[in-house]
Amino acid sequence: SVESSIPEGQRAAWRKHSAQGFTTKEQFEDEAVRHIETTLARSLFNCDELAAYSGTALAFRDRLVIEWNRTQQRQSFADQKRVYYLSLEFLMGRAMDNAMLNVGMKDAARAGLNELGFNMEDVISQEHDAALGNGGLGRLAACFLDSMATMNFPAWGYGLRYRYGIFKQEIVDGFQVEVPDYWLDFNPWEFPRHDVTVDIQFYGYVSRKTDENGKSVAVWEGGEIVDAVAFDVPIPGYGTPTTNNLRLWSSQASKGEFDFQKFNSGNYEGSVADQQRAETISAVLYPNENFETGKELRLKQQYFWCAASLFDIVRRFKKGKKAWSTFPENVAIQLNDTHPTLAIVELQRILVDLEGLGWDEAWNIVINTFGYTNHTVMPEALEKWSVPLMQNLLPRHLQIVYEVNARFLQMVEKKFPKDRDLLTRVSIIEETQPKMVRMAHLATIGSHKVNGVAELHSDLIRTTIFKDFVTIYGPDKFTNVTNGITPRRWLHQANPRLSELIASKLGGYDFLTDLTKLNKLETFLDDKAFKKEWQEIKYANKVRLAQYIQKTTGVSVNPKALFDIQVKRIHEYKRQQLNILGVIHRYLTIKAMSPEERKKLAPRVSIFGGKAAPGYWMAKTIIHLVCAVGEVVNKDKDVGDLLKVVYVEDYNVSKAEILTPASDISEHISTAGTEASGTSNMKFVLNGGLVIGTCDGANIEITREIGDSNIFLFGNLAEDVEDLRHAHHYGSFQLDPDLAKVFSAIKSGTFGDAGRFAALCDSITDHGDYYLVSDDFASYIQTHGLIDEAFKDQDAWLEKCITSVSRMGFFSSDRCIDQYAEEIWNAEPLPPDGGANGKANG
Ligand code: B1H
Ligand code: IMP
Repeated sequence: SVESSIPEGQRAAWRKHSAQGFTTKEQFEDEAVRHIETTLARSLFNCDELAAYSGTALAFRDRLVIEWNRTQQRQSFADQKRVYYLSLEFLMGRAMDNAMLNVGMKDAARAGLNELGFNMEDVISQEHDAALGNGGLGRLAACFLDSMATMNFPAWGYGLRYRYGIFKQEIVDGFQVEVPDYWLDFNPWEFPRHDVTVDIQFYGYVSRKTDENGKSVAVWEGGEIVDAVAFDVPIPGYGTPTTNNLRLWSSQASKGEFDFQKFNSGNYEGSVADQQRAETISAVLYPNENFETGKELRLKQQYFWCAASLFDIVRRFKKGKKAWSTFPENVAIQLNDTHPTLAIVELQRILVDLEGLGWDEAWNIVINTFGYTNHTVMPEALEKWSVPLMQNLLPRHLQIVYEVNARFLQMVEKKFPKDRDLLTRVSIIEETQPKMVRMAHLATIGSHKVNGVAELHSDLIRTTIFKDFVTIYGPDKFTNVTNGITPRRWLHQANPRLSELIASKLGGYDFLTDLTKLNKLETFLDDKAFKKEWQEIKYANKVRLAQYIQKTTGVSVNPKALFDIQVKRIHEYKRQQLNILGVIHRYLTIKAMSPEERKKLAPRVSIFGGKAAPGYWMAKTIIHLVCAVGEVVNKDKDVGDLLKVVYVEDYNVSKAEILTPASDISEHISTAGTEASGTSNMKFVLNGGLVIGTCDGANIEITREIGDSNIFLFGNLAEDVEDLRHAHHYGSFQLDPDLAKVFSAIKSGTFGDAGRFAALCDSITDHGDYYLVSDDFASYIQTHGLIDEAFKDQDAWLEKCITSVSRMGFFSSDRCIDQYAEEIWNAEPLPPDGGANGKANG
């Protein structure tokens, strides 16, 4: 049972005074104005939009906190398994609109704000995105938190509270410039918990001591201590009072450690420097996606976060005073990629070194607690840590890794005697110079389930990077959970009019919590008024984007044109270069046309957006090429409205909420076998856009669900990629003739100094075309031709869009969470008791 500090006799008074939160427009205005006047010390004479946002946010925050407290209480009293989602990235975006929709008071607040002289949309846009992530992996974690709360799972997220999230991207003279994203100036959505502080140890040495029972135990001593301070973020569910917790750790110089000796001996700067060094750990998010750099600070971040989280989880478990053997019945921990793999080692250390369990008993608990999700097969993204680095920073953990490996290899040797190659291949330690710890192997060995994030990807990991592990463990340890997205943010919030239209046809908003209900939309395919409104909504969304583009880039685009959007991290494997080379081909084609021919062409707007990792030079070159092409094409009088090329600066979650509902076509064109899943493909289709894509990641399952006549697939298949690459090097590489023309245009200086693009062109023409741009070029161009044709028949196009939306039910992240809960966590929801208000009666 849980201890409560208030004696029974006084609890009635607490209940009487317990905060309730507003429930009417009038009360909302009371609360918002009270916060503006007293919490913020502003008045009607200096209340700007930011202050209006702050007051509104604080009023809603009060409502959330009340439910949050109740939920946490309820979950503590319930004797039920909890789920912990460990992720180095949570790409949450803005919180207030989400909170308003979940609490269900947005209309009242809108009316209230109007009376006070403010417009809801302008107020919402004052909020700074919480951008603690790079892209898909971080946004997936955010969608999962939303689903787990909505489905009433007792579930917490654990992450790092970076002071600087992903950098802000500026495009200056056609080049990316990175600006720090300091986002914590005013963040009403986090609660510092200075009482929840954990000491985290680094460096030092290990000795062995004999305990009171005469047993030899490892003792990790010396080194330095850094404090982890908890910051909690409430995660409201939709249509339920359940409000879960996201706990983010912030690093701080240890209170005990702040060097008073240095301080008192006059070395004031020295002691402040130590303090700053401690704060560095959670200072900045590493801005790489699908790329590992192996920096010591990153390993420090990982251990800091894993150790703090595990301490917290174990502390919570110990309050229940249950036998250690029941730990996996009470705790499920999901590892979002290998970044939190040290949590496996840390739990083994806690159980063996600190709690005195035997090795095997402890290891059994560890395995049954953890599940590991793999998100990539790209070799440069697979995490490896150098043994000397780990030896220095985490000496005891390295010992444990070696012990785990020795026992694992013994088991393999027994099962497959004399297969030395096998042992070398599966060992956690890679015998290179220096030796490396392979985190994916450690994560696989230390978990009871390993999953990929789309069917093709899960098949690929079973047959490539984890092939040997399938042989050793059998196939059941490996499974698939295809990614999904939350329909609350990505339909209801991003596209309120479409959500409302759908609700009017389906008789309510039930589809937002059971997305398969969308399939009834197909019965309205003959409903003219419905289709007309659908089309009007898409047009309005495109007008909104056109206005945004005009305002931010100065380029005016025709909202009647076909909007062709590719927004995601810039990466060679995602092939934005294929897209822009295709755009150049289109430009050259238009230039060669007669005025009569031009009249038959459907106008296009090619929209790009996304950040390049600051050190990824080739990705930055791709951005520059897009901008350079835009400079030329957008001014060309021969082209006019037929083609516009724009780069949307600083793509992030709140911009995705504007872009996603405004596409006619979006591009998901990775080299087959490289994109594990993709999730923006799902978002675009759910908002009534069509897709041009390769047979890769979740595109394949989207095709299966919506039908192959509703998607534009092109390009080589994953199974042929290796042969093609081989042929590039050992056969005769034939550059696609149309692509050759594109390169000559670039080389002749059509888009400015050709030297700037030489390496990009050469990577395709001379250096093996690793990403198969030339191999897929003809089929890509041809497929865009089919799109031009299809777009001319607006009725048929619309029918494809509506049919697709109606078949997207599978891609709700609620379905993912169901699958994880069933197949990996063995966890159950905890619905609020008494239904409506879910007030706990502790
Ligand atoms: C994905 C990453 C990733 N896969 C390393 N891997 C990182 C790897 O900071 N790092 O070191 C950061 C991110 N991200 C993405 O995960 C996949 O590329 C997408 O295909 C997938 O949809 C997404 C979610 O599963
Ligand atoms: P995908 O990589 O195209 O599947 O998209 C991943 C998702 O992450 C997008 O739909 C956005 O919601 C979100 N996101 C936000 N900012 C970024 C970014 O800078 N790069 C990629 N994805 C982002």
